[in-house]
Amino acid sequence: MVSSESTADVVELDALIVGAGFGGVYQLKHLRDEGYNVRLVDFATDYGGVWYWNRYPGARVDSAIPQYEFSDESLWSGWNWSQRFPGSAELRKYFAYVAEKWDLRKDTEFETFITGATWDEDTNKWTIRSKCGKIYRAQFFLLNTGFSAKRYIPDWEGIDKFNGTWLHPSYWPHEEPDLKGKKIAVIGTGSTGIQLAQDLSKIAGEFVLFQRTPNMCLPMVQVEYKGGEQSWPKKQYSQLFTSRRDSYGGFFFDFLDRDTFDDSTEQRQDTYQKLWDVGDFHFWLATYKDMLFKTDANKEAYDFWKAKVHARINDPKLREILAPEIQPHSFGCKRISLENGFYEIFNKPNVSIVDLKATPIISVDKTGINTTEKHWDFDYVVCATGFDAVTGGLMQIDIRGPSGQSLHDKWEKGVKTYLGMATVGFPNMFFTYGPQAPTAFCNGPTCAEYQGDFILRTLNTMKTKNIRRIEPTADSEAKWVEKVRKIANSSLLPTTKSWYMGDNIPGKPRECLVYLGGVHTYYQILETEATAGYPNFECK
Ligand code: N01
Repeated sequence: MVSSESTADVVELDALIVGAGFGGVYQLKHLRDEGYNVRLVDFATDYGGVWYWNRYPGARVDSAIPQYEFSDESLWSGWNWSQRFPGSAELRKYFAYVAEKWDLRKDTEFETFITGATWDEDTNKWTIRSKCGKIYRAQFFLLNTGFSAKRYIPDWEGIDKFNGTWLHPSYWPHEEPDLKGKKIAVIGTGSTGIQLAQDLSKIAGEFVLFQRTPNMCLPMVQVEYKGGEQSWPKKQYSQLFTSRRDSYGGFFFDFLDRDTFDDSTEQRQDTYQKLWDVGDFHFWLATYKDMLFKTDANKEAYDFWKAKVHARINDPKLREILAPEIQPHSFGCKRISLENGFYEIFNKPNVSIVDLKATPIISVDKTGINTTEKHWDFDYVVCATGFDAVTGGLMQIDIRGPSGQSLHDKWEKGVKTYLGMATVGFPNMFFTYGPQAPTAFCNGPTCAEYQGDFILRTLNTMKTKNIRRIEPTADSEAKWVEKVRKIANSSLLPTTKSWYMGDNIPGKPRECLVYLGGVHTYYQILETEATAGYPNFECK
């Protein structure tokens, strides 16, 4: 504990920032520019956040560039991407470029896993501990751990007995394993499983995808760029970046301003086709505005999607597993992935799919996987079973506020925040890309900038007004929780099992972890709060 440490061992800061992805990097640059004594720490050995960890074959972003980058002209003027949807290695290069341009390294410490923090009521400061024994004391504790910081692997009996190689994709070996010609399984059909399946099926001797729920994947429509060409002329970038705050998902595009059945059948088919052809998330987040809210509108989208997918799969039995005749869940209410030839892999002789709804996994043994139907032999099993999403990264840190209550205990039965960025009982602590913010329905860099700007503005206001401590009022928190719940309940999200609703982790409370009001509304709420002088916070 800190009391046993000499003061020389304690790093004194204005703010400690945790997480070297978009959120953390943005805050380091901007807080430091404003004169704060600040440090960024991350468990990884370099920048990138999810892109540091996710280096599995096929890992790539599915927000098209230049939406998925910082809006700072000093960065984008000197940076060009090679593809519309760049791969994980290129994203790491981008982070290295940002780190150099913004001179971040001198204030960053890697291989530093934050394990706990306690609030000291006398000094109004956090004492923050790392796994390697380092201690930081900071007025502000800024958590940017992202929504996929804690891996999830189901506790199938026998995993430890498997003689082959068992991998979680977010912990992919930096030295690429030799997978050529091998028997490979991928368990899971989230974004990770889909990308892995596309790539590994090309090199595996035998490839088996274990699917519990079909992913309603959309065509990515990848584009290669040469000679400095990009999706948009750079002279439009400033205006495009500003437009992110006016859209639902923090992108350059938005929902149509009409409902599904406002159009005739012909117009609707035409609209769907156009959205389909553009690729990206347009068929999801640039479609009719009622698609995520009304069952009949949702089914219409599903039927169009199903017909498109069926046309690409030869075997009718596989069609039924991958795109069932009867809609299995609401379209877009489980994270949609962008695919690039995914459905065609099932027309190849070395590829199979196991429908885990029909024949679940019961155990793992020395040579492979046992389902209720049969035993499967593998050299490699890639367990793409996701994360304790949104809350896991925060709740695994032992954070204790003035009352001694931990964040874990406070949120164990349900998350409570104000604006998805602060929580009562944890003063001077802010988190980004977390629960009850747009997060999973927001382009990452957009959220990093708007939430980062709000945090910086808050700190500056505190400095000007000589405020030492800030936390939301209990009333504002209760109202925000209710708002998040109400919007979610007006949508179709609760009809579907997904990590958005906390369904993927056994025992996790079922609640919508995302603020579904849209980035445009969220941005306005942040602006109003700051401009009005933080009426929903208690300041001392
Ligand atoms: O994880 P997931 P992910 N038995 O939780 C299955 C982002 N991301 O790593 O759907 C059998 O989505 C589970 O089945 P079900 C993106 O936001 C982005 O793929 O719960 N199966 C599901 O199929 C994404 O949403 C990018 O029935 C089990 C899969 O495992 C988020 O990260 C790339 C199981 C888990 O899917 C997480 O994606 C990659 C069990 N016991 C990720 N437990 C890009 O930007 C779980 N599953 C491209």
